[in-house]
Amino acid sequence: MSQTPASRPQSGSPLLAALGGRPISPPPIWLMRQAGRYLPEYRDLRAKAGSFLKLCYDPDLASEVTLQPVRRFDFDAAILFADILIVPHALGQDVGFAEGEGPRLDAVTTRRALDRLSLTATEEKFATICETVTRVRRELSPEKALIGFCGAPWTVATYMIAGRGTPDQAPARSLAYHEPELVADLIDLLVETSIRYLSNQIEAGADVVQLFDSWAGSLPDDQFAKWVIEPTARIVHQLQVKHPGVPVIGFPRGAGPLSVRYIEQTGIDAIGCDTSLPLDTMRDDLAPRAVVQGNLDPLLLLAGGEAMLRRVDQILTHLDGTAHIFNLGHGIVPQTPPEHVAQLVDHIRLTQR
Ligand code: 1CP
Repeated sequence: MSQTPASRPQSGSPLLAALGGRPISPPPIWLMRQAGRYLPEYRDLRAKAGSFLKLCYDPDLASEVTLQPVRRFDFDAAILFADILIVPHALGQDVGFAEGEGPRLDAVTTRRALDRLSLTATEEKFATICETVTRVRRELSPEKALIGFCGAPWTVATYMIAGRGTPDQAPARSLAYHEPELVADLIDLLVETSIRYLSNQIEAGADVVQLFDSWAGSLPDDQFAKWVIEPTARIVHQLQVKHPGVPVIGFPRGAGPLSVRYIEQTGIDAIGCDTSLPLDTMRDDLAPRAVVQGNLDPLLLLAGGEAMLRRVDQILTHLDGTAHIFNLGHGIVPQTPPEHVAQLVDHIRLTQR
């Protein structure tokens, strides 16, 4: 990368302190999908950009969208505004986001389609995304961390193979049984691409990176070992070699009882916990092995009020004394009133002093 590394917060960042294993009170807070359609200021810029991909590839607009929720709610971290499907797009796959319909891709289910994808093709697009990272790091105050991210190989592969989001990832699971070598080659390409992309983001100024494995829970344990743990371990190991000290958060949504194995066998620094993981499991089984992040139900954030605050208190009480990062168990839903987010942040900061 030709860009000079942006200034890094050496100290004073609650998120980085927690990721270093220190219990912080109140815990640092950021929310998955904290930028997005629930914010009117996002909808304005989204309309200005014309399309979702144009927004992701415009460093002016994307950096502004990244910063919007941090300004409005004073979160402890910004997360790069982009999407997990930037990787297939940069590799040369056709990717589009139809309004109200979610992503549509030209499905990769044959050797020929796989051979058309190329790591060298990614350079320019990754450089554009990293320009957003550099601009955001320059604008953010030092105590705010900047999170870079990509999708984990299995989750990205499920979209590349199906050509769209599906409820159970049947197309990818089936192909993995019928043509394991083809899927292994696709996963290998995604491992290599993810290492390059995340390294670029770190060099451009990301302080932490997160791997979103939203469909990790769709696999039985032997397939989970093969398509989730093994590729993730390779990415984590390479990042540790290239960028020692930069924490990696994994979010293996739906991993349930496989979460302990996921931590131990990937070497991840922190684990994002989905809504269904019991707080006892997070405290007793996961927190001794990694920093825990999560796991308020996004639908409680949508509901707001007393019900939300009661559950927030349960989470804080259960995880008191552990290195915990407050977050949701999955992304904010677009109908969420922004006032509920403000109420959540105020409550955590006021009750935990
Ligand atoms: O029209 C719009 O404005 C597009 C809506 C949108 C947004 C705001 C999409 C399409 N992606 C995003 C941003 C996004 N996606 C971020 C930005 C940073 C932030 O958190 O604020 C991040 C980290 C993601 C990650 C992402 N994209 C995931 C992993 C997390 C998760 O939600 O499970 C996944 C699975 C995607 C794919 C995707 N992109 C967009 C949609 C609607 C989807 C889901 C498609 C589906 O499964 O049906």
